[in-house]
Amino acid sequence: MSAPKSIKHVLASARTGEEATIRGWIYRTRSSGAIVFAVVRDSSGIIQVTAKKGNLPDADLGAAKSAAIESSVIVTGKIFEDKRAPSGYEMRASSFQVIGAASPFPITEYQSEELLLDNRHLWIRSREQTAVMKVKASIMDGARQWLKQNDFVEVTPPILTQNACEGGVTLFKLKYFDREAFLSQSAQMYLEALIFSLDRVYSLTPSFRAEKSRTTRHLTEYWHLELEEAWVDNSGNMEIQEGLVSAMVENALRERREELTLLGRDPDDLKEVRPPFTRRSYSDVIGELKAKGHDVEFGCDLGAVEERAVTADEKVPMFVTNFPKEIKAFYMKEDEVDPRTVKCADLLAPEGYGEIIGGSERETDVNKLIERLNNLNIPIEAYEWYLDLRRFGSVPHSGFGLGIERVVRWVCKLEHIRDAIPFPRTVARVYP
Ligand code: NSS
Repeated sequence: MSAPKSIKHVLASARTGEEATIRGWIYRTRSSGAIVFAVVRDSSGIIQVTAKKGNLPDADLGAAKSAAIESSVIVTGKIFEDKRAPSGYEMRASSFQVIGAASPFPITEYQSEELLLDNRHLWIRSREQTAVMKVKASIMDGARQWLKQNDFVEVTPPILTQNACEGGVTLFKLKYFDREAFLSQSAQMYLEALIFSLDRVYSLTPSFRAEKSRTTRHLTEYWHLELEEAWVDNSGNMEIQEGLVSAMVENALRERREELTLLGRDPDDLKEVRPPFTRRSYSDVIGELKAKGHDVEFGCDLGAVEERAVTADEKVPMFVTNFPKEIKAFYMKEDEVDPRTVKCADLLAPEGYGEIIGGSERETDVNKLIERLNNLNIPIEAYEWYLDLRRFGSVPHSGFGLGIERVVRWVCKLEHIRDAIPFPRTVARVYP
């Protein structure tokens, strides 16, 4: 037996008659009389294996015949060109060992969404799920490379907290010994504390939102990439966002064209994702929506429907700036030019996918922050430490949070956000 190689490697260097060994799982199998056709997959690809009486020991042929879908196998054989095989080559087995036999696989070709979700631990082996996870890794890797090149320091904020960063409605409460604590909705306030020594920081952590609504873009646990930058205003913050998002998409395009194509995303659709992105004010967007017949007024938040209407025909992401103060978080800085609004921007993905980033310049005036917390009936005690950041050498600063699964959903052209994460948590599901 030669040393095992990845299927991708075997196919890339395939020469007729050459022997190779592969390890993987049975993806499809059928036998007709004395010959078995098995498609084997590993993390890198798939290859057709044929096991034919006379080419391998009878015991191995028996093993090949009885090996059900998802059995793990080690196969050695010679490679031959075969135009009918899925990858253009087939392996003619001289040895076929079953390492772990599989019970009848619960997932067959046409399955309900619910069954697929109940069997998520098995369904993640599918080619689509595998492709999504690879694209996701490249997206996150693209971000980390860009962040490093742009002098951001990665930090590790807490997940257990006593602060509601994004309001009480979506907080997961838990008993913390004899007190109450929450699962973090956002690392923002902690990142704000860290810029005073590190200037530019980021964290990539899970965030938790007790979202009761069932939508195609909300998870209760998602991966949150958050940045905070000292000495940066809202406009500089948007430049950082467009640079970062472009680098994430570009890395996915560089590394994962094949996977994107498999998912039905034409990689060329994403070529235009380069700075600068369009910038539009909230007021302007409300005007457009009204003209299109939507029932909206200055003061309404933009939901999935409105965001879809605004971005459906776009090819690249779009910033919407200057939302009304009342519908945004307490920490956003008031705009001096139009004090009804705050210096913020949401970044909306094109093709109707909608919000992928929420960001803003931060309020630095401690009295304004106290006033806004009071107006919202939020007890100040838990925020004293945060107010201190304005009392000890405050600086203009900005930051934002990007939902990784939101970006993956857009880049991979997925119908539902749950397919952007291997084990989705939603209001209806925490198993498996
Ligand atoms: O609520 S956000 O709009 N903003 C914040 O949490 C800020 N405190 C971030 C910051 O400035 N550091 O959430 C940010 C992003 C949002 O644009 C989405 O892309 C994503 O987080 N997000 C979600 N993704 C998946 N599921 C849910 N439920 C969800 N909520 C927000």
